[in-house]
Amino acid sequence: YQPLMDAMASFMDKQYPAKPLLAFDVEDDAANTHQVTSPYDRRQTVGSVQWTSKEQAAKAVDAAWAAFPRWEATPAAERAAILRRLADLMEEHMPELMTLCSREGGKLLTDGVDEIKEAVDFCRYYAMRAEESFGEPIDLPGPTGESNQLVMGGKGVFAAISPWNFPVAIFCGQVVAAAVSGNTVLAKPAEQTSIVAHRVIELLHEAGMPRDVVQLLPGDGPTVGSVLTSDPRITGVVFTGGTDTAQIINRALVARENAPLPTLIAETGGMNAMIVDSTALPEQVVVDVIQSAFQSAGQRCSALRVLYLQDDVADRVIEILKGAMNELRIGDPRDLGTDVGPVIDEDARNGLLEHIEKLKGENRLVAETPMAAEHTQDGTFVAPAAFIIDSIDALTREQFGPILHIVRYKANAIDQVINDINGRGYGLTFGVHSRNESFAAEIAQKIRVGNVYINRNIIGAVVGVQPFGGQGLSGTGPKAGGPHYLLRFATEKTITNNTAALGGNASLLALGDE
Ligand code: UN1
Repeated sequence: YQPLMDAMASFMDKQYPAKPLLAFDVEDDAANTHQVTSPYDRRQTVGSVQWTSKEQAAKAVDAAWAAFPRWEATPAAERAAILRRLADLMEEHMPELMTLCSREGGKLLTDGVDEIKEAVDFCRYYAMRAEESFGEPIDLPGPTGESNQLVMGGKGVFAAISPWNFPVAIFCGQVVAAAVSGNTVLAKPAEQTSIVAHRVIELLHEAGMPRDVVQLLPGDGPTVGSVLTSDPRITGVVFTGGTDTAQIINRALVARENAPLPTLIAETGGMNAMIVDSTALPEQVVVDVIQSAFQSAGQRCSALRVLYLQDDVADRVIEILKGAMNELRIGDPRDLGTDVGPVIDEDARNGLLEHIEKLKGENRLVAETPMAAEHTQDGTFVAPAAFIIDSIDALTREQFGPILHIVRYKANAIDQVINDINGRGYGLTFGVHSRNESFAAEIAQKIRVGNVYINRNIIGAVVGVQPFGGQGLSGTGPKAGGPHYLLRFATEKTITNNTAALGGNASLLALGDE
């Protein structure tokens, strides 16, 4: 990491002025400009972000519609080539992008490397899939004297509404998936991480993406998000974030009058569980639990929230877990020795602390990572904590931070455990630790989730290898980084041609009679 850290040094104090990147020039608007500070040091500013006005958002939709037919007609290979150039540019600018992920999003350097690599993988993977799916029309067999072709096209204008926890990877993945499938895109990044998103879209334009095909609209949900989701000209929304917000977007889309039936591609929350039976290896379980629950300060929708430990192995696992949690280091995300950085902002910290205090008040605390006094005062740190609860039903909502809940279960209650997990209606990630292969296989089959992990951690899905996304309250599918993802952004048109007509042999009665 040392060469990377040296390369990052020059970006550590740089101040970034970000503003909407639209098809037309945008005037400076000081009254609508917000300062951005770091989650781990509120005195350090990263720059400023000018939010998009409602008028600018409406004009951006006009420009996106005007650009759509030309972009849809651009050969898939040309569209894909832009994604590949963006991938190269992001690799080249890795030190800067990582620095921004850390300064603006509070990400650890190691998380930053994974993040940029994932964004690069999305670009290359979707470029490849777009050439396969949107290249030549597919000829379908039909009767003599008739040709049948299936032609793939874009749907129109997509809004991409992205989260702060993967401010480059998920943001970029959504935008390039929509664009390479032939749509024009209005990207609304999370307001907490607009600066790094701004940098990515600058690189995308440098890679050759026309400015009216992908536009950046910084702002918050009420000012920009709601303008987009209530506009009848928006054909679809691709969204990653909380389940509540997905429901708000869904209602806004269907409430529009004279609008097309909307497409909503949503990847939302989870109450991800792991089941550990008595045959599991306790040391391995703890390594995987620590990563799954506390990496990225638990701010992944794939993160482990509820650990089910079978009674025979529970004490041993908890003992090792306590030791491991005691060793975790909380601190500055730019420091290579740090395991757990800050959570994204004050609101997030306050919500998590409220939950922690409540469980502590019920005497449920099992282990908590020690935190230096300086971190309790400055920065939005939350110490990793583990609590005993009676069942997953004790949780009223997803706690998006470094909090682990442990449930002890008896071997003969395993069916109840599965019913309880499935019964919550979420279904994103899930883990099982067992050396009994048929037990693991049976659980994997019964659990209703998008991603099952056996004898490993449950985070870090790899593009093209572990397509990611859930079901039920956790999302609509199809899976990001999977072979079917782009098809949801596309239209299919069947063109049937009575070719015999041109040859003078057409007969009305014989048509289709072959
Ligand atoms: C998310 O946190 O929104 O599997 C998704 C993972 C990542 C995706 C997380 N590839 O942890």
